[in-house]
Amino acid sequence: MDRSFVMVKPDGVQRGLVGNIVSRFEAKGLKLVAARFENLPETCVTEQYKEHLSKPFFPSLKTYIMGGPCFLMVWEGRNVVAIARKMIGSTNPQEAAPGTIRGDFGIDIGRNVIHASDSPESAAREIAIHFKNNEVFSYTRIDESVVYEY
Ligand code: IDP
Ligand code: MG
Repeated sequence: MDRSFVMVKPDGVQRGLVGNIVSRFEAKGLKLVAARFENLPETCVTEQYKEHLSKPFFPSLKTYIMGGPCFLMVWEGRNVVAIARKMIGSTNPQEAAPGTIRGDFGIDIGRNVIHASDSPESAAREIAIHFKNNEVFSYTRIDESVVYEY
């Protein structure tokens, strides 16, 4: 089954949005297979966002992400990477559609509440940055046989 790395950023944690966000993914039919809080060390932030190292916003992005604990998750499901990107919405919350997480909860691009991997390759890379194999769990959700058309 496909997996994606999803992370509630410090603003989302501090605003008490973790439960709402987890509920949305659970209700969609996706399966939470790993989760924990972490104050991300600089090395992980740099690895996570290495494509943006040379961007002008990188210093403020690093300060933002290191500003408090993040809630790190791995979600599993058919085509979960694309689904999660749709559910979080556009990078700029002002352009994100209502009904998406960023569209419903954010205003500024530098406080956009949540991260989700942008491709299956990024997902594999990001999951490996943040989770050991034995921190990602395998179990059956009892609704799987009705969520999916087999
Ligand atoms: P994404 O999170 O939707 O994949 P990216 O372009 O990969 O968006 O940027 C990573 C993160 O960097 C964004 O989620 C946002 O927190 C931050 N960011 C991107 N562009 C800007 C900007 O122009 N100003 C401030 N922060 C930005
Ligand atoms: Mg990105």
